[in-house]
Amino acid sequence: MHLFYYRGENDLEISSGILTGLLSYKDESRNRDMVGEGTGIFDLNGRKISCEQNGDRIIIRINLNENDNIYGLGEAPIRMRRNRTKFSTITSTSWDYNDLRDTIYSAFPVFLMANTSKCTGVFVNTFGKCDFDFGTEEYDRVKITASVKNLEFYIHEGKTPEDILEWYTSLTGKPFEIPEWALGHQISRWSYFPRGSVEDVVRNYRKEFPISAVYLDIDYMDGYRIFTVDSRKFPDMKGMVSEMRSIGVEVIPIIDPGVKVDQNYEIFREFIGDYIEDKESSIYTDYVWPGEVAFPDFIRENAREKWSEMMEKFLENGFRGIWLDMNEPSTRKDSRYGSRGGNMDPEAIHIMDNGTKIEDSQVHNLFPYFQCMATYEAMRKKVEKPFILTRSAYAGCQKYAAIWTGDNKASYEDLKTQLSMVLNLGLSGMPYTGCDLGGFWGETDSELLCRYYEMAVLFPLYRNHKIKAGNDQELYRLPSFYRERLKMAIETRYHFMDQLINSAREAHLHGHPMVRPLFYNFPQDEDTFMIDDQYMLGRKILVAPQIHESVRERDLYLPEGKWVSYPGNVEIEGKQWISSDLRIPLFVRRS
Ligand code: MIG
Repeated sequence: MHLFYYRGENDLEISSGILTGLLSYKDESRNRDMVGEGTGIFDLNGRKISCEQNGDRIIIRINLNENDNIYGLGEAPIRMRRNRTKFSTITSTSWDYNDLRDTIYSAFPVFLMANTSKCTGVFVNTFGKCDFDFGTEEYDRVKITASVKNLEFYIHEGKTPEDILEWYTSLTGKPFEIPEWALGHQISRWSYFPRGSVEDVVRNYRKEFPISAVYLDIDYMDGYRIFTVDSRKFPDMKGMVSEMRSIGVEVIPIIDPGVKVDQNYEIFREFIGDYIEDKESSIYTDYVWPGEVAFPDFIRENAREKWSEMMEKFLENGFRGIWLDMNEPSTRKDSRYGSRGGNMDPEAIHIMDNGTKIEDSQVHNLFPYFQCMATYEAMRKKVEKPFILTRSAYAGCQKYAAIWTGDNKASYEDLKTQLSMVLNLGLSGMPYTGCDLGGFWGETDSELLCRYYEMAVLFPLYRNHKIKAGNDQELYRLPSFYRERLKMAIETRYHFMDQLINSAREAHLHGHPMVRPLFYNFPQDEDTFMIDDQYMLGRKILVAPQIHESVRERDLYLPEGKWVSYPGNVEIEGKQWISSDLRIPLFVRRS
C-alpha cells in the first residue's frame, strides 16, 4: 500500500490555515505510507507521477496505462468511462447542463483507474478550479492542472475498486447514516402551496402510491427570506408537519444560502460581520430570488455557528429533512449565460478565522462543504437521523448530505446521463444519490415518466420533481395504463426495500456505493468495464433499464454466477449476454 502526498512548495501558506486549518485530510488518513512530497518526479509501483509548480498553477501528470479505465469526478454529465474526456472541478451553477459543459454543481476531484489486476485511486484536495484531462492532450497521461497555490494530492493503489472506496472514505469520512424513510418514494414540485394544496396532492397520491416525503420549494417562505414561513400560505407549519408525520410523510423545506439584504430582517442583521466581502471590505452582494442577497462566509466558524443556531430554531417546526439548493453558490446578477455563468465574483473575499483574507477562487468549493457541515451539526442536535439533500457539494460531503443531479431534462438523452452521473457519484464517495424523476425541465410525457421510474427503480433516492412552468406529473393524474406501470416500478422498489436499507448501512459503515457499475463487483471480468447502461444495488441485484426511446427489447450482460429473474424466478447461468423485453429487466444473483 502506498500513498503519495503532495502539499506544494509553500508550506508556510498551508500551515497558515489555507489547507491544514480548513480541510486537510492529512491527519485523518490511516495506513498512510508517504512516498514523496513537493515537486519532482515520483514512482508508484512503476507508475510515473510528476508535479510542477508553474506560477499560480500546479500541474501533475500521471502515466496512464493502455488498459486503465477511468471513472469518478462525481456527477460530471459525460459518459461513465472517463478516458478521453476533460472536465473541471469547481462548484458551478449549471442551468440546463449537457455533455458539452465542463463544470457542474459539485466538485469531486477524485477518480479511479481500474483494470483487471489493480485499481488506483487519486484524490486532489483542491478548493479552486482544477482541470482534469484524461488522455486527450497527451494520450498516455492524465494531466491535472490546478489554478491554486496549494493542494494536497493523494494516490493509492489497491486490488479492487472497493479497496479504493474504502481508502478514500477513510481519508475523507464515511457517509452519514441515512434514515430509512429517505429511501422511500418522495414527491416534490416547484412549488406546492398553500397547505391545502399540499394536503390534496398528498391525499391523492396516497390513494394509489406510497410516499414517504413531500418537499416544499421556495414559495413557502416570506418573500424568499430564508428561515421564514409565509404564514398566509402555511399558518401552522408545525401542525402540518406533525399531521403529515402521523400518516408517514416527512415534510422537507428548501433552504437557499443567500440572505436577503434587508435591515428589518433579523437573519440578515445577525450575519453582519460574517458575510463574504468585496475588495473594498463591504459586504459582497449579488442577486437571487429575494433580490439583493449576501452570503454567510461558511469558512468561518462564527458564520457556521450562527447558521446552526438559526437552523436549530427553524427545525422547531418539526422538520427531519432539509433541502439545500443554490449552494454553489448560484447567483442571478449575470444573465443566465453571462460571463460568470451564474457564479459569484471569483475575486470576492473570504476572511478566515485567523484574519487572513483569501479570494473566492482559492476556496470556492468549500462553500457547500461547510454549509452542509453546519446544517448537519444543527440537525443532529434535534433529530436522531437527519437527512440533508444538497445540490452542490465538495469531496467529503458524504459525511453530511445526500445529493441529487440538479436540473435534468425531460429527454431520453438525459435519462441515460442520469445513470452515469449517479454511478460516478457513488465511485466518488457519495452513496446517497438520485435524480428528478421525469426530468426537471421541459414537458414529460407519460412514457418518459415511466421510463424514469423504471430506470431509477433501485437508485438510493427516488424523488419526483418538476419545474414551476412544467407539466403536472403527479402519478395519479396519468392514464391507467401508465399508472399500472408506475405502480409496478414502485412495488418493485418496495419489494427490495430491505436490500436498499442493507446497502445504505454498508455505505455508512464502509463507504461502498449503494448502486455501482458492473465492474465494481466484477473487476476481474474484462467485459464489464465498458458497460454503462446497467447497474447493481449492492452485490446481488442487477438492473438493466430500458432507456432507449421507442425500444422495448435490449441486450444485457450477466456476469458469472447463477441469476434469477424478478419477477418470474427464471434461473439463468451468468457470464453471458441475453436479451430482455421486460419493462424492468432485473436479476438477483444466487451464488
Ligand atoms: O433557480 O427552488 O435545482 O430543484 O426547484 C432555480 C427552485 C432554483 C433549482 C433547483 C430546483 C428547484 C429550483 N431551484
